[in-house]
Amino acid sequence: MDELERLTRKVVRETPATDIHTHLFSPEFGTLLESGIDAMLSYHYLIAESFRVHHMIEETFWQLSLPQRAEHIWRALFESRLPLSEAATGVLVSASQIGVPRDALHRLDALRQVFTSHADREYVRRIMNLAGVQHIVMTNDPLNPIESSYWNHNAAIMDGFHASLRLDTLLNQLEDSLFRLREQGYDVTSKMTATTVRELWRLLDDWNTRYLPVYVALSVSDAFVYPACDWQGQFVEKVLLPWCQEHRMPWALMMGVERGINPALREAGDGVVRASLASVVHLCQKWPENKFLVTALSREDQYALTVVARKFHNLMLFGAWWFLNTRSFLSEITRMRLELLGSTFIVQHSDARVLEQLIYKWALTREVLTQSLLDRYRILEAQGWSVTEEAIQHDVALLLTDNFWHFVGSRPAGP
Ligand code: FIX
Ligand code: ZN
Repeated sequence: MDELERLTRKVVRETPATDIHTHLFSPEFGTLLESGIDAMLSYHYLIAESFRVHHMIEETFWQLSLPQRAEHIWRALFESRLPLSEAATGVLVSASQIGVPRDALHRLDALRQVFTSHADREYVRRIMNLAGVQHIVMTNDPLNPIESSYWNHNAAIMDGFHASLRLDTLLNQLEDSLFRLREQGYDVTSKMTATTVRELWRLLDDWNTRYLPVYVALSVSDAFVYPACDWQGQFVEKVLLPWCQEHRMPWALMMGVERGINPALREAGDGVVRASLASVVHLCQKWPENKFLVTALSREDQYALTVVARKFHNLMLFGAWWFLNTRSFLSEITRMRLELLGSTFIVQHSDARVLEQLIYKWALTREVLTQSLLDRYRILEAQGWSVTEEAIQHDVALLLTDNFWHFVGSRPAGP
């Protein structure tokens, strides 16, 4: 290992990350924060992979308790064959960093002894430190009754956790959502009248005051186009975009997910589709003062989306999402973005649903980032341009944390 590699490795290892999209919660949210080995093994990525091996009837699987699901998955993916997939290997990476001895990694009972499923603040901080994560953005659905009850009690959120306002339920379960909002006193209907517009604006104001989100977010399939004239399209045009503009609030668009292509698999049953990148262009053209955080699930969309980002500086690309969060895709996407955008993107988010996943997901990101940056640095050095430790620190901080906070427009104090 030469000096440049040593320095790059050191800086990438030591720079704290901001995880801009997770499904984790601050510990005050109780059981909403998932942790422990059984939750790790019952991750929906592994559920989908395990069905390819155990071929159970889906309904039978869903009737199992969490530990039973974990045992089935363990047998299918870790005992009956080698755990080769990224999600399976990841369990072992997290386990060994948490303290499972190497020679016990192949024993579920040994893993169960070392992991805890009760995550208090101290444990959360320990895992965040192991993962090198300083800030975590949660996914907060104001229409989720379980989550709302925690917000209603005004529980203090642990330092380093931040809210994001997820609008999927509002837009995708429209009738039901409107009904519940009317119960809460908002005069909203399925016609986008002036009153409904005003009331939805008031709703966003109220949610903003309560959640203090760092961005609003929506995941969309290939059916999403902008502009559109259905209810959702009018909401975007008449409420969401002007409201975001007035509040300088970024809108995170997660594009290209087709929900429930195999409904029997429940949360493990979602698929991938191409996204309407023309809609991203229209949004950036028409709303130059708005800020768009965008990620796309389809590998085939990555190059064109990167080209769009070259043209609009109100567009910030983030992450290699979900099925793209593998060594080969993350490396391909990160290298392409470095080549076309320099250091002006957000390299990755974890999408962790279980606390300890932070460890393996960030270890992979750091490994890929180190190699990708190192290759660029070697090209610079070959031209006689010296790459200093300070310059590497600057790049890595931008990619892992600062680009996000600069884009959002605020920099929180470190915990
Ligand atoms: O919509 C999302 O935020 C997705 O990330 C999830 O729905 C998905 O289940 C996931 O966890 C992917 O990593
Ligand atoms: Zn997610």
